Amino acid sequence: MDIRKYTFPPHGDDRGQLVAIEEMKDLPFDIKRVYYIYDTLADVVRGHHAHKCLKQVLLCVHGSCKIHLDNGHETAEVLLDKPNEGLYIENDMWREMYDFTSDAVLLVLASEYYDEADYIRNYDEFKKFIASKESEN
Ligand code: T46
Repeated sequence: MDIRKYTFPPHGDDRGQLVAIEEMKDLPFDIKRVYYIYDTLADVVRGHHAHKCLKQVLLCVHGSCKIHLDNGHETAEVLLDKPNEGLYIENDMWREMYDFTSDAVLLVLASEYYDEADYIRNYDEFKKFIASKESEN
């Protein structure tokens, strides 16, 4: 599986670090939405869904968490533990987020506005969706 991570160079000086991310320059999409997840309990698993169109970049800007990715054929586990490193997740990818440290803040840059109709929240449905797309090609 092709795992794409972006490293955004911090502008560090003796005051600390600053990271800037610009749409289409640093990311392959326009940012229509930003959201973040925090105060997640250690044993919680979030996600359990795929998106039909949405593309996102996930950054754990504080603490760490793990992301399970599944494209219908292969799976991967990605550790996010650097505030200047982003994981690109394309559409048609099942994701689960887990092993959050108590101080974790997961920031998400998203290519689309929130739309519940874009979610596939059932794994069997996801597998069928992938199979039907592949049979069209
Ligand atoms: C994703 C992963 C990484 C909104 O009202 N607006 C929003 O923009 C979002 C993202 C969520 N919500 C509402 C919908 C639910 O009532 O917030 C509640 C929690 O959302 P959800 O259960 O989908 O959260 P996660 O952590 O399972 O998934 C989220 C994103 O929804 C999803 O797109 O890829 O983070």
